[in-house]
Amino acid sequence: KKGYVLKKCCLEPGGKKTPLGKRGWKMFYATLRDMVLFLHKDEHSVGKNQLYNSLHNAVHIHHCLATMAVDYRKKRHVFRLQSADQAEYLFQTADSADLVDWVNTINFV
Ligand code: I3P
Repeated sequence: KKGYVLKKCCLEPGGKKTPLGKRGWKMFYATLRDMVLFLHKDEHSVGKNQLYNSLHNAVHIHHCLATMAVDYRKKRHVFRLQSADQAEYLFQTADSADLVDWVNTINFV
């Protein structure tokens, strides 16, 4: 599963609220592989800087939970990703089919 998403950080690992100034939406090209959601700058940077990405810009989805963010009304097609280490992110997907696909792929890989 891969595709462009917008990502917003809500809670940092440990469960602390993401500080103001770091709560904005940012576009990434996301690829899901080996239980890791890699967040690349764009589709041309896939495969490059993989070590950097794996350390700085990836979510380990083992024991993660993805749910439709029905309570978030500012954008459409958004899901919430809660990680095992209590971080929380919102992701905006392309459309309702893409949303269901991301949620199911993350929860059932
Ligand atoms: C955030 C940015 C986000 C906004 C967030 C702001 O500012 O404007 O779009 O979330 O609101 O803090 P910054 O870019 O300076 O981090 P929404 O789009 O969901 O409103 P928040 O603090 O209420 O999450």
